[in-house]
Amino acid sequence: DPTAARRPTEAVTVDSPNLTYTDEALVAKYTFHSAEVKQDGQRYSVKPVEKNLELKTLRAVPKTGLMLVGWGGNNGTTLSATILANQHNISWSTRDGTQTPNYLGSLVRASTLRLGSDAAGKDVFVPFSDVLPMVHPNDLVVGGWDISGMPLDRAMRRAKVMDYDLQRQVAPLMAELKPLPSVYYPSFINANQGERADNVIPGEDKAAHLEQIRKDIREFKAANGLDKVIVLWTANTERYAEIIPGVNDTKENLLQAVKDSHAEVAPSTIFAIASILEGSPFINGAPQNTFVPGCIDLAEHHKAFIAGDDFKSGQTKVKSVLAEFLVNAGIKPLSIASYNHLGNNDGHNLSAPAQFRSKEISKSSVVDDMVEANHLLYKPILETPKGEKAVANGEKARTTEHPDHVIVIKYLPAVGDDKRALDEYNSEIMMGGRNTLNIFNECQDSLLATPLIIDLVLLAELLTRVTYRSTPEAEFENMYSVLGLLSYMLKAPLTKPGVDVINSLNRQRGALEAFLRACVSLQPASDLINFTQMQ
Ligand code: NAI
Ligand code: DG6
Repeated sequence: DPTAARRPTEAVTVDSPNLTYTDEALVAKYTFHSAEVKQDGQRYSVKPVEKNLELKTLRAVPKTGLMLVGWGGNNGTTLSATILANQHNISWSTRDGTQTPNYLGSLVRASTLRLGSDAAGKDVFVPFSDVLPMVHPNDLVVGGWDISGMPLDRAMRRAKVMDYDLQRQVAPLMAELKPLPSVYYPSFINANQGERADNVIPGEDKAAHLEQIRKDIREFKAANGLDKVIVLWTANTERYAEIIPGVNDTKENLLQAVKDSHAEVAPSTIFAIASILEGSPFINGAPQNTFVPGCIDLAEHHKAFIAGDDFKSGQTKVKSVLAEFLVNAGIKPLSIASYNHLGNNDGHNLSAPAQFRSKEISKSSVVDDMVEANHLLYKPILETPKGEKAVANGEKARTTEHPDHVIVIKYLPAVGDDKRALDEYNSEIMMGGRNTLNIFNECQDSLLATPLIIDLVLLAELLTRVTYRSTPEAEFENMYSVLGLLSYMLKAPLTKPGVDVINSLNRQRGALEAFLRACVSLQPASDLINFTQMQ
């Protein structure tokens, strides 16, 4: 059995009649509890619902490749330098002393979850990565594309993220890495990016571009002896593609639009289609609407995996905690003003209105569901939808009153990758009082975003190994194509069409924990006994 060597001995084993360990898989019986609510005016009737599921997780950890679109950018080079430093255990000197490599900021590699309590009632926490067999980031084989052909040692220097002494040591390893030529349609990114576009697939034929990207994925897989390849967009933010009926609304129309080299097919959508057709999960780390309806349709049809949009690294992550805290505390945010200035290439690209607009949409949407969850604070309103064009522009029809919410991003070259984010939360408190919170956050943008790439990849890979069924007679089937469980890492989580987005960071993390536990037949952890001491 060629996979036997990669089959781990799980750090966590569960002693339950509901969990079966076979050579191949963990098979868990799990009862999912929910509540069905019927509302009649101000009255609610609730029916507890139970659903029995069987979840099967393959134990063999595959040899996994990661292909980054935008490999030569700040995130791409930071990811490669970080993995190389961890693989080779490279330490480096800083003015504070010797720094050793790590994966801080990765939920999977640097956080724990509460497994349960020991016999003395003390909580027991385990690393997130120990619950189910997962790929280790040091084992990822990284490659990818960039419209800039600079080898990664020079691209890393251009990014100015890593300390000099680390750059010096990883440079010889990075010099061997060179991005593949990529798909470049200038209208989708800021014109100021043109000067680095020296590594592009020639011609105007989008179908030929699609075939080339598919070939690149296949060749990378074969050349590195990989079981699986995951593709992730960490390239420039694109403008929104216009949603045009007959062009990108169905899978058939979208594939035809590629054949016709239609102007509204974006490079990121070419990569998404190529990945779907090659059976590689595709993750979008930028805010644009790569996943036009036809692209989601295509993924569903092929039972392929997709996830997006836009890494949720700093300001928005804090917002998805703070806004929920305020609203759940019965405090009413009236306005949220979020300013950013940064001097990296991402900021340079975002300095044009169309690319800024994509980012503005993803950064703004994050409080919507929290606000809508509290009708005591925010009164329902009836604002009519503004039509298909408005939806394509990211505008949403509001059903409730909403805080004023402003996003500002300015390009300030001197601060480089050390982004500054300033936020003011202005809220109404009891008896007409006001509560104003000000936050000033400063950090290396790419050192917050890169661990999210690792989490997205490790979790997406895991989700490709989990299948489920709801009756013993049924075949096990794949998880649904849109990997909503990756929402924790994403600013504007993509969902199944028609399904509400959940932005709350706590709920997103809770769902991930609950899922991992379900795969080993454990119910979600509850604190009821700790708080009540009911024995
Ligand atoms: P960057 O500008 O340093 O890197 C982007 C790279 O993409 C560049 O090397 C560029 O040449 C390349 N590129 C542009 N179009 C391409 C195409 N069609 N094919 C292949 N390569 C292409 O940006 P950075 O900081 O690495 O961020 C990457 C993306 O992630 C941006 O869209 C950004 O908005 C998004 N993001 C970044 C976060 C962060 O904290 N760094 C957080 C959230 C999202
Ligand atoms: C400035 O807002 C540039 C952006 O690319 C952000 O740095 C990035 O989207 C991270 O945003 P946030 O809100 O998660 O910190």
